[in-house]
Amino acid sequence: MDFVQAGPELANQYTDDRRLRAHLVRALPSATLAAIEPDLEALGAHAAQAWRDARSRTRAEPTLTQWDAWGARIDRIEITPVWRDGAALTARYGFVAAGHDTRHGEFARIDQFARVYLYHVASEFYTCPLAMSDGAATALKASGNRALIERAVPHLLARDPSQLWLSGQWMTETSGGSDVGSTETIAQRGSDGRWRLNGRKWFTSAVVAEMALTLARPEGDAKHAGTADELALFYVETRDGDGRWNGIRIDRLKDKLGTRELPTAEVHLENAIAEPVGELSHGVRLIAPVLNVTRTWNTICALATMRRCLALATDYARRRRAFGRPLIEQPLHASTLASLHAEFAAAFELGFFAVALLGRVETGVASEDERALLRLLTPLAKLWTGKLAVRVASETCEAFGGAGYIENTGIPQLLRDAQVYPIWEGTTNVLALDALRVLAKGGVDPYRRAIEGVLRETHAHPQPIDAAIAASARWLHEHDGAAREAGARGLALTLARTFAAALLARERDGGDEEAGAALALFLDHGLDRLAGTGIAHADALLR
Ligand code: MFK
Repeated sequence: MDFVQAGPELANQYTDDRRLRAHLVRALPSATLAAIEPDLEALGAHAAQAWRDARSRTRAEPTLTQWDAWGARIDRIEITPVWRDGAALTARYGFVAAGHDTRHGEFARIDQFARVYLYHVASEFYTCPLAMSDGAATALKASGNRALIERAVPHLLARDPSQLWLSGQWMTETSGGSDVGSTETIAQRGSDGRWRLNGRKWFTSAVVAEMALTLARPEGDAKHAGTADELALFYVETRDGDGRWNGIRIDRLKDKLGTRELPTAEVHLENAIAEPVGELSHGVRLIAPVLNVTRTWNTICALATMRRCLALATDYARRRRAFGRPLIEQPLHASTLASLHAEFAAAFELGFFAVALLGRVETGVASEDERALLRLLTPLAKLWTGKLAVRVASETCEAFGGAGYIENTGIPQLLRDAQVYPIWEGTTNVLALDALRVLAKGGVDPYRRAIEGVLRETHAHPQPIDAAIAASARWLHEHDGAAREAGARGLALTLARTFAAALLARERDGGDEEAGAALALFLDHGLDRLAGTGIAHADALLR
């Protein structure tokens, strides 16, 4: 009657993470790793402590106060205590700045995303505005707009908390989050020469940010009127010099399934003063660097959630006894967890490979093929890790039995939060279609050559990899039009899994035993997810 089950515990999330450490040893020059390792250890300790702290307090959520006692509209947002620590931690560990730091050359992105990976779950999704700030810094740098670069980028990359700015990325309107081209916000140029925005932004994830990048339709732009190119990218500072909102009215905070600590808002723009970032058209093209950077954050944060789930479920399986022995010694439970570890290990390789590629492209050392590969792997890694995180989090709830369904164990939140990964920053289907467009434009050769390059570094060439590449090429050849679109998700998952398998094979043959075990299980699950004839039956089923 007196039995009390011990809950799961977390060790230092850096020193305890064999995949991350093995990866960094291979991917980074030893001097770079030595320089950053003290920070990684500190972040690993922070992650473990944050998990313990969260179990011993009531969860907080942000609040919006729209009016003061006397009837003045104030739209004040109060953030959670963990969010209040976000700026200091960001400045100290350079969660955004490290990715743009020239000291580590092409390895800057690996350094940055190792930090982000360790911080993410403890951050209560403070990483969301950090992702957008990183995207904004990247897009502003790419725009060549000197005035805006000088004004905003040093703040976005600040290592002094008093100077640090966050950026929002306000794209989604009521017409949808995917079809950004249907944006209704209007930009008008006044007689004073300044642009003002009027419209409604339906999901603004970082409303507490100092600035935002947003899309709007410049009025009176006859050249692009009525075309898909007629959106322009605008820079907005959220407050004026006196700290008052810059023509921004916060209608409400979103009542979301998860990520509830993140103050996502609906806002009206009412003559918000804005500046064009570049030309008064092709806004989607100009904001694309934001999309690609935030999709990389999404990938790494999805991996971080998976790693947290597996660390907790595996620790618990050692503590919990049933039917006379610990769960970890029960063959079916152990094999269920091992299968998840294998999927995670493969996804981890793909995610961090994309990160390394981003660093190479941004520092100008990448080949043409590598540039093309990054454009393809960014949506592939995002869509696969997004889906996988939900599955891993769901299995984690189940691995805890009834306790996994009890709110204050902290486990259900992992699942609710994970559900955002396949939705925001482009749903699975939107990204699968994006990948299909990339393949239609650039063909599969950069992908094929890259995978051959990886496999040249292996001793034994796993046959299922060749088979999956051949099947994908055949599938593309045999499908077009609606059938090709309908199967885009299957193709994307197959290409992602196949590339990941090649990366695991390389690690195995480099002497990483765990990678070898993960590869064996991963290949057991199969690489081929190519779809059959779904579209042929859709009419009958959806009537
Ligand atoms: C913790 C993790 C942190 C993550 C942060 C999460 C923040 C959450 C807040 C949000 O969710 S914000 C909303 C996110 N919304 C999206 O991600 C939009 C999803 N929809 C798409 O991605 C559509 O595919 C897209 C809007 C891009 C389609 O729009 P269009 O108008 O049909 O664009 P089109 O014609 O495909 O592309 C226009 C140009 O942009 C083309 O170039 P050109 O003009 O030179 O031909 C494209 O090649 C280019 N482009 C589009 N996507 C690109 C790209 N270029 C590079 N990379 C890309 N990804």
